[in-house]
Amino acid sequence: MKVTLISPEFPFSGRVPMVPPILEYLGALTLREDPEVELQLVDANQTRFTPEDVRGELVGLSVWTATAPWVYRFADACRARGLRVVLGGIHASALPDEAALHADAVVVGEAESAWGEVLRDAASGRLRARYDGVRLPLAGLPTPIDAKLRGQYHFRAFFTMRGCPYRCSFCTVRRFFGDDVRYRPVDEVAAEVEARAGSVWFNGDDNIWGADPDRAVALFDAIAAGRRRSWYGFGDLRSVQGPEGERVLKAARRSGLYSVWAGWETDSAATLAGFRAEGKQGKDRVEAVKRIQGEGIEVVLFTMLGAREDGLDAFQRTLELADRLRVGIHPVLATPLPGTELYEAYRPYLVPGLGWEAFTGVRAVFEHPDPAANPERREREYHELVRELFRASRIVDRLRAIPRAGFPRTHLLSLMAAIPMKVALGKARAEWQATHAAAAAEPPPPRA
Ligand code: B12
Ligand code: SF4
Repeated sequence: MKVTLISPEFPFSGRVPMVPPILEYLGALTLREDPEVELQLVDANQTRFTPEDVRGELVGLSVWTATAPWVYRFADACRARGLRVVLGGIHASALPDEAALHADAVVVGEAESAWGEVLRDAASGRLRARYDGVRLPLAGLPTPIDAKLRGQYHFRAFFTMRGCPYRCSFCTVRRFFGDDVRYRPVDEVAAEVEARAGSVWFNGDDNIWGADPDRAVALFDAIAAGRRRSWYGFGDLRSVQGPEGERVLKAARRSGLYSVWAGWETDSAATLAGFRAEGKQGKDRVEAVKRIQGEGIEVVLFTMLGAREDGLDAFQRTLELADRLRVGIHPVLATPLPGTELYEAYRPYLVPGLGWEAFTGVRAVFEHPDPAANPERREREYHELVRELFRASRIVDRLRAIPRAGFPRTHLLSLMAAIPMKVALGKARAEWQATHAAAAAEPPPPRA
């Protein structure tokens, strides 16, 4: 059987410099289930790809919320050609009935327990409308294949666990993977990283430190024992506080960690508590940022802006935060994604008529109690903030703040990550300006 797996086009991003992990992993899972399958793997962010280019009889697409409209159009066109389409991933799992309107089968949840059955049923012409994956232990996962995709890639990804002990109300992954953390065996992760090509890695765990310091140190030591790698990933700020944190951080550094992306979210204690995102911050998160930086590791903070609980002044404070801590900031406009508690809370206020392609994090998708903070104003504030944050002088200042311990690797790799983000967010800004000509022509909001 011929199977085409597609990582769909994301609305504004342009070329994402990372090989889509789902292609390498689901490809491996496919070949483990049926080594005879002929695979076609497609990253639609790097290549222009149309339904006519599909070679498979079975087409699998991975759906995130913002990519859902692209996927549904693509799936409809494939089905019109007589191909069978399977949809899976985080959005298809949150809204399976919606996905089912565009698919022959929907896989809800994790693929490991369901994909073999899907392939067998497709081969025998007995595909069911829905397959429910269960959460299995993570030992013995297949090693992602080297997809050998053509494209401008700088990063590849590895994963060592699923699930998260925290409870943030805006989070999709926690519901998807569960509240308990499941770990892959350390030796399997280390062997996988060692066996695969590439020297710069993204650790796609929701929290690179995990919930067990001994396991974290064992993992980092095992990676450090192999060839020299550089890697970055998402980590909370709480885990690096206290003596255990120092031990974990030093081991991570030895294994090649050069950048930590942490969810700062907001500086308003009330909003943080409302989002139940205070648990992951610990007692002194500024100290945690400094401790990470002190090891020669870059810090990038995710901040969430424009929430109904926040005022417009939060945009300016975010800029001040970047300058004060000399950190990178990845700002997103608060986005209630389906399947989250935030979605249920904000549902009555969603701007009518917006499709899922607006749920990117750069659009204001709900009304605010303060009429001055209407969606257009929040988007304008957002784009102004991004422009300030990604000024060349700020990027250089931030790189200069990284201690010599990180030179030159951390500096160079941080720059490599900042440039595509600047380009992608610049593209989002240009698209916004094109559709909001009047607002874009007004003088920028005053900055202190
Ligand atoms: C890797 C990653 C990225 C990479 C993408 C690289 C790439 N080229 O694909 C980068 C860092 C660029 C990125 C960026 C963003 N990301 Co991201 N990212 C992830 C992350 C950490 C891992 C996803 C992944 O690849 N996992 C590995 C694969 C193998 O597993 P999986 O996707 O979980 O799939 C499993 C099942 O879902 C299922 N499955 C999935 N697809 C399919 C398809 C079929 C056919 C089948 C049968 C099964 C199946 O099988 C798999 C195994 O069980 C997730 C968080 C997470 N833990 O999931 C967020 C996540 C996917 N990202 C998210 C978001 C919002 C973004 C951004 C929009 C953030 C922003 N505002 O800037 C940007 C978008 C930029 C862009 N242009 O894509 C959200 C999506 C939420 C949603 N509901 O849509 C997530 C879930 C994070 C979150 N906290 O909510 N991201
Ligand atoms: S810490 Fe991250 S993964 Fe965990 S619940 Fe919060 S946002 Fe989700």
